[in-house]
Amino acid sequence: MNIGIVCYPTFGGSGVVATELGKALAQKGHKVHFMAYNLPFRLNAFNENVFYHEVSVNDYPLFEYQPYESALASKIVDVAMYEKLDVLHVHYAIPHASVAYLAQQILKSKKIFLPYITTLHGTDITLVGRDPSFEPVIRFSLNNSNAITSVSEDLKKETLSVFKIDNKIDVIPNFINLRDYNKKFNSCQKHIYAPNNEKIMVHVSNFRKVKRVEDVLKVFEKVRKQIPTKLILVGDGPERPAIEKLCRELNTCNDIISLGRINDPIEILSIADLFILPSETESFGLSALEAMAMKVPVISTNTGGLSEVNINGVTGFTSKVGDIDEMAANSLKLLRDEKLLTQFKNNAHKQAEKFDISIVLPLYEKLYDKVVKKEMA
Ligand code: GMT
Repeated sequence: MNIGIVCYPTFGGSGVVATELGKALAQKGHKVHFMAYNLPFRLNAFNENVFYHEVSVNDYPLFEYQPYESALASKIVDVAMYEKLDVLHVHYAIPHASVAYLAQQILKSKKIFLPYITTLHGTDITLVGRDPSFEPVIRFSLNNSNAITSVSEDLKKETLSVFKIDNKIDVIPNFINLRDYNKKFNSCQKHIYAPNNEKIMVHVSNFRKVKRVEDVLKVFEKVRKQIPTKLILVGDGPERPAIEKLCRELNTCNDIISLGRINDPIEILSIADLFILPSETESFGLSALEAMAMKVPVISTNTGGLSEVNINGVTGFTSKVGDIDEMAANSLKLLRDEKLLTQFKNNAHKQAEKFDISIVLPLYEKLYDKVVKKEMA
């Protein structure tokens, strides 16, 4: 099949999922055409059957805002016509779903049918999408999608409660390729960050408000008071300056290692004892799944789809948003008890196996087949 994928290329779960999906489809022999304003960051090597089409918008003094949507729609039309796309898969509803609809209509006028699938990732519904200024466009373009998928049951529920959607929503969860996580890493690395054999907690995010990184620091402060522990922060974003200020106030900077952005955090996860994700809202929590795939138990909130990934009392613990005391107590429970920690590590890996690409990829392929056949009928 010739598949077009539209996604955000920047650091963020939706771009990671779209890129890994495209790479896996390409390995199975599909031809995959990515369209984005930059090279998606995990598409940084040669992959057979993968093609990248950059969307560029020419600057013009009249534009206060660049007409990216128009440029993207034109690119989709061009790629669909000349690469003979069978299906278009857009990740993140805003603005990709409405652009896909526009491209579909343009192609229709040329007697070409291009079904499009919209995958909802979370903030496109729960944060940005809630903005009333987007509502009619999102609702319309979702109702006209040939299929909609959401990355968790919770996000599906949330979408149906926020928008009047008549269209069906299929839940296809996020995934990891367990093969990438089963590699052996040099555990000596641990001494670089924890020279006195301290425990290691890791947090990975884009440091947006919704991630509540300040809670990571507050939990860490409580844990560190009881057990020698280091905190490794991976990622960057608008909250980073505030976090640096807070660590000075809490006097914990000496035990915090801020690594900034890393393309692939697997190696850092390989030395972690615990992963912490205290988000305000999280449709899925791909970073938690990545940690679990590396046998790292997760301390998280119970918001959104997180409880579908991190099973409370089995793969880690889930708490109410902002419950610093409970998250710290749960961290200590695991870090103090090697036997329990090992049990949770194994449980985490077992749970991650349920989200392996070998299970999830066929669900997408089946959906592509379905929308293509429906269009042809
Ligand atoms: O977490 C973010 O801020 C990035 C955002 C995105 O759009 O890339 O992530 C969302 O999509 C991920 C992939 O499906 C999910 O794993 C994240 O839970 C979701 N983020 C939120 O819901 C806050």
